[in-house]
Amino acid sequence: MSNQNKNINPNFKKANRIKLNAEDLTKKLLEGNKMQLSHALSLAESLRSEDRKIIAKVLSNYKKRKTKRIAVTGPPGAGKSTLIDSIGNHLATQGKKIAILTIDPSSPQSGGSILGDKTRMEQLINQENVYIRPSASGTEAGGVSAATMECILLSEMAGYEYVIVETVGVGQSEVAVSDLVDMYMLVVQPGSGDELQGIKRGIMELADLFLINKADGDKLELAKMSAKAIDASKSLLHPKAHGLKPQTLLYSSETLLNIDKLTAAIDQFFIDIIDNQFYEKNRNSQMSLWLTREINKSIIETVEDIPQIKELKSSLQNQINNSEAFPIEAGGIIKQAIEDIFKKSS
Ligand SMILES: Nc1nc2c(ncn2[C@@H]2O[C@H](COP(=O)(O)OP(=O)(O)O)[C@@H](O)[C@H]2O)c(=O)[nH]1
Ligand SMILES: [Mg+2]
Repeated sequence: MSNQNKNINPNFKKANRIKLNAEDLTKKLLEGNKMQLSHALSLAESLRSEDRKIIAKVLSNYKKRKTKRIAVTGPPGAGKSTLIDSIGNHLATQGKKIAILTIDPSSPQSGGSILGDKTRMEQLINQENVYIRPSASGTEAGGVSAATMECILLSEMAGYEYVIVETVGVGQSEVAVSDLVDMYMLVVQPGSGDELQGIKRGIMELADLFLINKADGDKLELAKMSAKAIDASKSLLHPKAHGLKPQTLLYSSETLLNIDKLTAAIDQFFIDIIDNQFYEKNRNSQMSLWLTREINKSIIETVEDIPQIKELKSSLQNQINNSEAFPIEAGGIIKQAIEDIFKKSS
């Protein structure tokens, strides 16, 4: 392949503009049609209510399966995309089907780092068993949104048994993604103790697996020291809800050091959490979190649309601007107004 087009996916087909109805889209998804999966993910990320309705219908055909949802998080440049490329390739050659969703809050439109990620995933782009969605960025803070969960479910409907979610090293998205996955992998570069201390404890506590990446060449020794430093700090972390101790592994996407150990650790983790029922419980609580969020969103939208509430809000805003009232009182006033509206209508 010439240099010029080596980053261009030869299998890329121009997006099909014909809109399918929910039934046909479901059928295509269940057949594993990649183009229609892309279409479905775009609908899931759309804010238009007709698109949301189609996705809701499609998702009503979702059947529970023991899929593996894995977050790959860590600071920018830690080697997450390269790692996903190598491990994805390894799994795909074993016949596994892998979907990769990248959450990139920094550049939903520009495509700058998306191109970067695509070039890091050169091996994967041409794999039949692999589907890559470069930017599953949402509209909510940190780029992780309810839409990301929908994207995971849609990918699974299309037959992907591993769904890997890569986040960009932004604190918020790294935390939010933990509500979407079964396994949380934290990727760090070899570094001094001080650098590792820079990783927030909250993020450390989410990790099911610590991966010291780039353990190759002259970084190998430093990587070993980093692993020791991480192991030492583990004793300070709260025990995990699933009761398993997070492992630390050295890894290199260049030499493929420990690739078998890594895939074995992933498989074992899933065996263990399915066995001790954490898998099922965790997914149920993620669903109930999603339910609560959706309900809250609807309540807010509905209430904000009531004309009296709109008026009251702008009058409160004026009072606050003139220091005649303070936001602390506003909640109670709005609550009272909502209750009055309900009383009148009942
Ligand atoms: N030596 C070495 N370099 C790596 C390895 N993995 C990634 N890199 C390099 O680290 C840089 C950042 O990688 P990337 O995957 O884009 O990191 P991300 O921002 O975490 O997704 C790139 O220049 C990679 O070539 C590795 O295992 N060993
Ligand atoms: Mg990346």
